[in-house]
Amino acid sequence: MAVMLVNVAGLAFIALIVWWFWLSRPAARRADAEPVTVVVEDGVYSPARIEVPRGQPVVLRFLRKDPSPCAAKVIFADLDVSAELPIGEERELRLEPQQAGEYEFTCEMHMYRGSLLVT
Ligand SMILES: [Cu+2]
Repeated sequence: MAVMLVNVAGLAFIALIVWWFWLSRPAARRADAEPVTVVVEDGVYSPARIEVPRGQPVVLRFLRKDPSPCAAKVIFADLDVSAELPIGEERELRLEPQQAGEYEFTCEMHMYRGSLLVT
């Protein structure tokens, strides 16, 4: 019985990890007229999904609260944009994505993950 409980707990934990890293889809925040502030803390970007219109300049403000070096950089690999994030200071990132699609942004080790929906 105890063994079975441990297995169930293990499976639940694995399911949680799978959900967290691959399946969770937080609601997208729209950023067009107003810049969105993205807080970098506790392993997540908040908001982690940002929707922006295609072909228009948008400003994202990153505010890093996490002191771990993991959070020190944000990278939009597909858009060829990245920025160093000093702790406790807002850093503005200007983007003007021309093509619709979903662009991932991450820290250097891909622990922090977010996506930019260009519509
Ligand atoms: Cu990292």
